[in-house]
Amino acid sequence: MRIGQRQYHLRHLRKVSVHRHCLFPEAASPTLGASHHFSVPEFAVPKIEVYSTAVCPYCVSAKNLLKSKGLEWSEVRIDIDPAQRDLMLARSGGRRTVPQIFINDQHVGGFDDLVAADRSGKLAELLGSAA
Ligand SMILES: N[C@@H](CCC(=O)N[C@@H](CS)C(=O)NCC(=O)O)C(=O)O
Repeated sequence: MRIGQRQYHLRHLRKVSVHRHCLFPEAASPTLGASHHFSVPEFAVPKIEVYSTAVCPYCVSAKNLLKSKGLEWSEVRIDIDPAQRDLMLARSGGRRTVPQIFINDQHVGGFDDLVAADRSGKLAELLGSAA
């Protein structure tokens, strides 16, 4: 891979997230030999779960917000799997509307809660909270 005039050796690159393409040339890397010219910092990839249904404008808005931040999530369709609906109710303290969003197993809430968390800084905090 060539970036500018510098040759990077990609065979040791560990993929941390498709949305996090951060190369740090010349950074210290005790595990790589002298012929390698980069290191890749390890990021904790947040686990994001979105409980949703097929027809759900608020789900679309929530996913668009996550997407705009380069985040990935797993979608749990409660209209397809009733057991997942029960699980959503249990995990969210009885919330019945979709979406219900969880980040690193912490309940965020619906779309409006996600927006509020983004504005307050709570979302950034949650995204950094992977164990
Ligand atoms: N304030 C909630 C609204 C969510 C909402 O109304 N979702 C709709 C689907 S888009 C829903 O679950 N409707 C079913 C119901 O109200 O029981 C949010 O921001 O997530």
